[in-house]
Amino acid sequence: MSAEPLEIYLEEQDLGRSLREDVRVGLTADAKWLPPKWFYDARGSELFEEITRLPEYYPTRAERAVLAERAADIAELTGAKTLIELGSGSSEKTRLLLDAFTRRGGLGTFVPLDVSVSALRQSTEQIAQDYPGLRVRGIVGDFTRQLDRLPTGGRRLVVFLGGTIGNLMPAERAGFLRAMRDALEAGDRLLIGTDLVKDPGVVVPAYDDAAGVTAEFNRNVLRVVNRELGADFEPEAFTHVALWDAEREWIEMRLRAQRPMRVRVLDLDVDFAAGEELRTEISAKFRPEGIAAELAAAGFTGERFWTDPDGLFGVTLARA
Ligand code: AVJ
Repeated sequence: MSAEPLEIYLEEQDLGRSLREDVRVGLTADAKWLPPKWFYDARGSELFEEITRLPEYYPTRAERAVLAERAADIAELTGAKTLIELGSGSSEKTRLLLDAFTRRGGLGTFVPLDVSVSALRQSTEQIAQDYPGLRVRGIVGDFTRQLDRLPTGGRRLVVFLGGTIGNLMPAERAGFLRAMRDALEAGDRLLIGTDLVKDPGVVVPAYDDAAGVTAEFNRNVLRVVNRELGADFEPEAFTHVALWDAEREWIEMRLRAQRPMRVRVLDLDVDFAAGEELRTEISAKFRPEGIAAELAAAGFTGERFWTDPDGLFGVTLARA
């Protein structure tokens, strides 16, 4: 069976408008920043897939280990009819869940939602082929905005994997969890992956790999802004920086200007001093008690918390 046509809730115009807005706000701020969602054009999505295979980047493997171990439990505990995946990307790990639901029976529809049309097109076609009888409805959208557009009815399981929730700022994260809870009905479930606090000697290399793939991924946001908004960033004139913020327990990725530069973008002249940094991503790391508290504050009841054997990554099942 082939996937249904992608449902596009993010039209090119919306994407363009929100990129322009983000660029205007972020590049005129005192401490310059850009949101991480703009990494993921076709090349950025490929680079991210490459990151997940790097020896230093442990989160994907650790989360996969948890899902491989617990997929049958998740299918049984949730008894979901509809599986919704936010920020689905390639949906590679989600197949472990789809396999478990296929063995159990009862799952009718898979709804992956992602900002990347290219990633979604590939994954929906592949999954529809590999899981005959499963209805596959891909949604192009921004998971921080389109929660009210999720399919309703039937028991739903929303999965948000990869630790992507850690890319939201704490206030955004609280708002997102609250909106998620409001979009769900009592008995629906949320399955959420969170990278755990650990030795910075392990975390930092995961965001600053020896092969330089993460550096390319980081600079890709400048290529996206150049192409989409006709800006004239010189990506090669920025150095990739990954630093551990011990107080806030997050990794921060930045791009450091190697020399003074003036960049023309929209109607702005954006000046960088030599050494000035542009923040492109935070990736928060969590403690089990923190995750439980944030979910409770949003109105969820924690049901299970699992980690991989090395305790690197956590997966929480919570009930609305
Ligand atoms: C999108 C959350 C899976 O924060 O680890 C990988 C993105 N950034 N390397 C993360 C990312 C740099 C990633 N996730």
